[in-house]
Amino acid sequence: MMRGRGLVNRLAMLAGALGVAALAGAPVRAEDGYALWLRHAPLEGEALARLDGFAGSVSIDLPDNPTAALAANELRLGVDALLGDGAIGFAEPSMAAFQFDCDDPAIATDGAFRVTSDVSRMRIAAGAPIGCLYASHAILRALEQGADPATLALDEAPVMPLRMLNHWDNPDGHVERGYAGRSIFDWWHLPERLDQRMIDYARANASVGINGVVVNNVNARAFMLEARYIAKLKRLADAWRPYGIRVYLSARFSAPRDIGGLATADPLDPAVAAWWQAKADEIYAAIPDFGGFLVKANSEGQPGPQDYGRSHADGANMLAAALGDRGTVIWRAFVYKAQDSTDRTMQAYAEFVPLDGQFADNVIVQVKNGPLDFQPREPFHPLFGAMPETRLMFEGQITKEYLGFASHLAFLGPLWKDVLDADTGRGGTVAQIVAPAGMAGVANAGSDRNWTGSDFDQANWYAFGRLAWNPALPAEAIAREWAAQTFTRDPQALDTITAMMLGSREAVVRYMTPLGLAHVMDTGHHYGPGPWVCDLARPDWNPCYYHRADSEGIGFDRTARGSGALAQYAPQVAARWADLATIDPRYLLWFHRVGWNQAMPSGRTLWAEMVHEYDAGVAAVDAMARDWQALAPHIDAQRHRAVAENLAIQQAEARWWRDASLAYWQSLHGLALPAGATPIPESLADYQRRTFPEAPGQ
Ligand code: GCW
Repeated sequence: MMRGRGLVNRLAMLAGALGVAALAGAPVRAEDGYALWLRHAPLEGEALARLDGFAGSVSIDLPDNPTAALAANELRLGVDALLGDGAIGFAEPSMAAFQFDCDDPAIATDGAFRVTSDVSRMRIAAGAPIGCLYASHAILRALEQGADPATLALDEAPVMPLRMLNHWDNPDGHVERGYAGRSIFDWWHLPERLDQRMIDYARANASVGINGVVVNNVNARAFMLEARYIAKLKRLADAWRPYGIRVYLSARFSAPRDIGGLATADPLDPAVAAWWQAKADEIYAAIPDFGGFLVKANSEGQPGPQDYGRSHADGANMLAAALGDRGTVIWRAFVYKAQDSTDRTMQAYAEFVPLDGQFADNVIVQVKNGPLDFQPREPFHPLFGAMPETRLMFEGQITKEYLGFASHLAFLGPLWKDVLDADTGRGGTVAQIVAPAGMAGVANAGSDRNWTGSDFDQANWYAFGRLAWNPALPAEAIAREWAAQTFTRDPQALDTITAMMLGSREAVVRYMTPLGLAHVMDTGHHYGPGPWVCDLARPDWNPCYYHRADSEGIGFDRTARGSGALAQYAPQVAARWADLATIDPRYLLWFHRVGWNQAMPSGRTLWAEMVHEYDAGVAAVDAMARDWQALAPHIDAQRHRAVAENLAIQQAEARWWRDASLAYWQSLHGLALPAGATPIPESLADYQRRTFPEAPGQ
């Protein structure tokens, strides 16, 4: 076997310059989760033989663009790791078996790529170097799943231009709604010190096509716009540029007052506009490809244009003018007010629809997947499709604020797919509506060794990137390819893991918020059940506001008889949900108030149906725990134990959710549990006494 070594030194120098010295395919410490889905565990059997036959005599061209060099390096190290022998080197272009052309004029420059192969050569073509990097990862993904390198053909392009992570990380290292340790950003030591994790993070993001990162919390500190922070951000931007990642900042709208010495932040005040213009110029002088600003305005106490009687469009457009064609303002539609007594889920639509057509071209309005707040299940947000003259972006939450934090297994692919695939009745599915803008996910990465606090939560980061790249991918395919790269390639084991993942979110819905319930989590930290909470100053922060349960029934009437929220949807969608005979039972109590004794399609009463749902959720978690135990022979011991311990927590907490919720509903209506149901072990007062002021992420 001829193994080229000619350019290895050149590569090492280049890699050193890029800070990618630790980019080995094999993890530094085996199987502690740090390597994510990029472990590239050695192939076996036929797949190994095929790849060895193909790559055994190899060499890869070393392109001289930094991103293309990363692409070649990634592929070389990946193939090496898959072969298990660490011996492939670089050689002269004429010897290449993997041939890169990262400047093919026939291919778009947005990351698109084409891969064609024959028995002796794989040709990787892209319109720009970033396409080559994405191609390398796609090739490795295919090889990991047993694809034959001699016939491998890929032709991909990103469906959405912006594929972003939003970090709710504070500059002091605390992560709002973070369940995986502290922030990955070491602002204190930047710009002098760049943690290797920043490179590994960029690499992981690039492997799934993520191309934008908002580095700080939407509840933003103004000082992150100061010169000292721009220097820190520049160091990150420089490190991430080769990976195709642009940096964005959450901007505090009152910054001209907070740090600019102005008396106002009124967007129509020329001095304010000039301050932002100068700030943007200062940022672009340091970071020429700065992505832009993300803004949470006039929401949950954040400042905004309404403080000056101006509209969201006035505020967004002023910032958009400061950025000009250099960047984008991403303006969040997550707004609701203490003073507004209308149904909270209706307020964003009411505020934003009248502004359609008024936003500047470089403004995108970012809309949460549902109209409330990242619940285990919500219908899609009625704004999707309702602002045809505005680019709308999808916001999902990768971190599991309302789905059991890091310890509960809940694969979110099916949650996002439910929404992306939903037909808005107004010009397409949600995926089609947001395709011209993109998707943002609230990141779940933290300082924990395994990045996400639990091994399975890595899958949510992965799935988010894959869906932003291509929302048509089935959740099952994503789960399976992730598991094959992350845990094992044994087909039966993969079947089991995939099934666990696909059922996991539904299990959480059933033991936390069955039949369309929402926001019954305990207050503030959102950890554990708190359906009885009803004494908070703001009505719309109380769980009882959402479930409206009393002795007669439960559920939020959002039909024309109730809040009328249904009318915010297209007529054909609203009609389906308005009718008790046709409504999907999964949304029943979201849209309807139902009597406890009302008969369900199953023949059970609503009360019995709820008990059945909670029990089914608990049983599903028990089944996951059993299935995982049986997988022990296929999973390395350290990660197997870590997942098993989380599942044990989830088993106990699923019961807690079931018992505490049932105890509370029962206290309202006094009905007995259906015959045969497991008794509730503690009294309602016992459940109510449990407090967790120290719960993470607040
Ligand atoms: O889900 C809620 C969270 C807040 C968060 C807010 C938002 C960043 O409880 O912690 O604030 O949404 O999306 O702005």
